[in-house]
Amino acid sequence: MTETRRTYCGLCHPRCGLVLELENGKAVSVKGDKEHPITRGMLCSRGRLMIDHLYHPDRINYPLKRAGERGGGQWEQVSWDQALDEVAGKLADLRDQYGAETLAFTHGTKRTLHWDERRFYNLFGSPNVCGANNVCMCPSQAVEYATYGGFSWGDIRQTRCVVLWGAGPSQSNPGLFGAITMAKKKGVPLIVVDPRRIREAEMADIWLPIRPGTDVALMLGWLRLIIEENLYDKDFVADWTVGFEDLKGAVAEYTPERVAEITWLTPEQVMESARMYATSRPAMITWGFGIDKQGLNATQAARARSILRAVTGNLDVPGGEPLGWADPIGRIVGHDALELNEVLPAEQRAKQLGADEYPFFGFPGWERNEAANRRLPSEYMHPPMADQTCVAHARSVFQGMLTGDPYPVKAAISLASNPLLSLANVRQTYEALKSLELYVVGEYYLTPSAALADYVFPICTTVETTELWQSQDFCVACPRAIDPLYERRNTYDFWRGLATRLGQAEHWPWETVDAVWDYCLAPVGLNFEKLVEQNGIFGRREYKQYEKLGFGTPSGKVELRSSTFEALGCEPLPVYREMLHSPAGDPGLAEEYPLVFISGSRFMPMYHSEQRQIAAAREKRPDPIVTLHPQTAAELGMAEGEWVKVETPQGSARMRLKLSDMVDPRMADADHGWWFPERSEVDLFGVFESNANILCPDGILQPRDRRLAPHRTTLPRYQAGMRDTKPVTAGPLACRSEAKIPFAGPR
Ligand SMILES: Nc1nc2c(c(=O)[nH]1)N[C@H]1C(S)=C(S)[C@@H](COP(=O)(O)OP(=O)(O)OC[C@H]3O[C@@H](n4cnc5c(=O)[nH]c(N)nc54)[C@H](O)[C@@H]3O)O[C@H]1N2
Ligand SMILES: Nc1nc2c(c(=O)[nH]1)N[C@H]1C(S)=C(S)[C@@H](COP(=O)(O)OP(=O)(O)OC[C@H]3O[C@@H](n4cnc5c(=O)[nH]c(N)nc54)[C@H](O)[C@@H]3O)O[C@H]1N2
Ligand code: SF4
Ligand SMILES: [Mo]
Repeated sequence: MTETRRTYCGLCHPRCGLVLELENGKAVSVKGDKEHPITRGMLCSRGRLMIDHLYHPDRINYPLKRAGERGGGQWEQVSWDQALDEVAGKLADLRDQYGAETLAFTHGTKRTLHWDERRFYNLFGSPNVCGANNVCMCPSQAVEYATYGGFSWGDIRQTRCVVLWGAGPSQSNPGLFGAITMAKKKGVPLIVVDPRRIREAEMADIWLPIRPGTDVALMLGWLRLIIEENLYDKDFVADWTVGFEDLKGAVAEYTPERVAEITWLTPEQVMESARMYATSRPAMITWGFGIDKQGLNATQAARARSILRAVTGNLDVPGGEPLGWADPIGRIVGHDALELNEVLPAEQRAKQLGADEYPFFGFPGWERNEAANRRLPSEYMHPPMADQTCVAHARSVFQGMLTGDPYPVKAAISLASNPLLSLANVRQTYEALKSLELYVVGEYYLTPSAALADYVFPICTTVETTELWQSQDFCVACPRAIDPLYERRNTYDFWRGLATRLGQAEHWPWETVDAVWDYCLAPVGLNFEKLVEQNGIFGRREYKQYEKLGFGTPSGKVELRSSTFEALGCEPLPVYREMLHSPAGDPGLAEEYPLVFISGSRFMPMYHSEQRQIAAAREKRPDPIVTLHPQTAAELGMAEGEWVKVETPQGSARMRLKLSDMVDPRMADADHGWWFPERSEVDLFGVFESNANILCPDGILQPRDRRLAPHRTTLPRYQAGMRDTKPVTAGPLACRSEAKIPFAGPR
């Protein structure tokens, strides 16, 4: 019997609508759902792998309990009840012995619900949730809350100018790429700021091939010119901002010539692009991860970007940078409310690891953002989610595991996260996870991180569960196509299973996640089933709400000079600093490591460390790639396709060389996320061999200057050398024979 079911994809963020075709209950094909109100039939090359992923022989289908030594590759299959009982029992013991803060969490990127884990941790009493959010878009989000009380994605459908700043949607975000293509067709000017000549750069009216890590200097240069040439919105600045005179002082030295010296650009490029942005109204600047992974300059880059949006009068106007929730979407119970942050006592908040060094991205910053935001009506503005803007600092958490300082961290749970691949300083992550008394993982596959666990729980695919997908403008139901296979369950069931065993039952009244969605939708007179039938709801946006309500900041205005940063001892105006490890910052080091190194530029169909075991994906990207300009490779005596060693002062990794003139001759661009599922589990699937995060320090080698970098300093721009010019081996088979390299590179 053949039937079709509408469902959704969660292999990356957007939750595109899918239609699965089933034969006798088994999914046999997948296509995009043309009826889906947002994605309208779109299905990317990763989404097409859904069937391979759903039935992949490597999937974990039953709870596993470690049988031999940690990482030894021996497992016993146990029941969910046994595994949950044992984990809950152990957690209760550890909490009695060391306090609730002894339990850490590492999260990945928006693949699970996030509020459920935060709810569990708040009720358990631990502030130590950490993970990818330190490095992903979340610091930008916190910065925007501090500056204007909300977060903007840009209104691309109505804009008259798109600035794509440090983002490559053709590889990272097919929906945004489609929208940019449409905007271009309508004649909307496009400015691309990216050190690589990506596809979007080729479509652009202006492409700025910037030196990595120097974007703040360009932004300050834009601001200076916009002020000097009177291209800013004078009424808005006078009525709705604080600190404009201070800002003028802060940008004074950034003449086009000075900016050009810093950024590898010409003064003309700086001027022409600033004028195009400032004179095309409405305009938007996209969020881009190229900005957030700037290390020392990341926070200040996010600040300068938010200030550009404000002084040009683009905040909360159609085609600009909308803020807040459209009616009635804001009345749906939001994830921030489900987190239950109010139950975590002040003395537990105060124990959040890393908040002393990076206060802005921990409770001290979040509490200020939250309090300022709460003054606005809750149906219009939701406070920032703690899970996205208030996390422990990963390095401090791992140090706690390793040293017991300032207190012992003895247990951790990782869900939808592969910390050995996603976090900088792999050796530290490895040693820290090994040292735990209890490590629990919820996963699809046995990843290198999961291989170190005491218990691994089998988690179901998105098509096996449901979700409520909310943005500020719409809310769409994501229906289940099939019941979970084997003993896979969703993460809500995992948390509720633990919670009810640990005395939290009254706070988890909903037996299923579907019941949570009914609860969330009740204020708008809907339930999940009705939302599925009517295909989602859409909000009506009222622009310039600030004219009635003010902004959700301490002063009620856009804080060009941030009182929140000032109160926390951080630099209240945007500043640019030369990176510690760069030719200008450390010429001696640059002699040995001459190239500017960036990592993690996205590529399809892989998603971070995933899909390496799916043959159809691996065929398209068999090996880890590092890209150099042909001229650089020629000088180094290297040829296309060779295995080479990429070195930084932090470590080294083996990658296959690709030559392309899309990168500047002064830089190297390396894949991130590489491990080899085909290798042996006891060697942790070669996780130490080609993993870009071996090359990235986690902040120890960076100045720990809270004034400048108040959220974190992981994943800096870094200097790399390609000194080992001899190819280490010649092909993937030889590469496999070297599977036992314990830690690549000199130490
Ligand atoms: N295929 C695929 N798609 C993904 C992901 C994935 O792993 N694979 N991950 C998802 C996640 S979690 C995220 S956060 C997004 C991120 O997606 P994007 O925001 O598109 O981020 P990246 O691809 O990391 O980098 C974008 C661009 O920044 C440029 N860049 C690097 N350094 C700098 C710099 O210093 N300044 C400037 N201006 N540009 C710089 C790079 O050359 C690159 O072209 O992608 C999401 N989509
Ligand atoms: N060097 C370098 N490092 C980076 C980056 C970079 O550009 N360069 N990018 C950073 C960024 S922006 C991010 S967001 C992080 C990403 O960091 P992670 O989110 O840790 O990366 P993934 O490799 O996608 O790991 C997610 C894991 O969760 C599993 N998984 C997927 N969906 C689910 C689910 O629904 N439930 C459960 N339980 N498991 C699931 C997958 O099998 C996978 O093993 O990496 C960061 N690390
Ligand atoms: S992987 Fe592709 S189809 Fe799936 S959610 Fe992401 S963009 Fe949509
Ligand atoms: Mo991310």
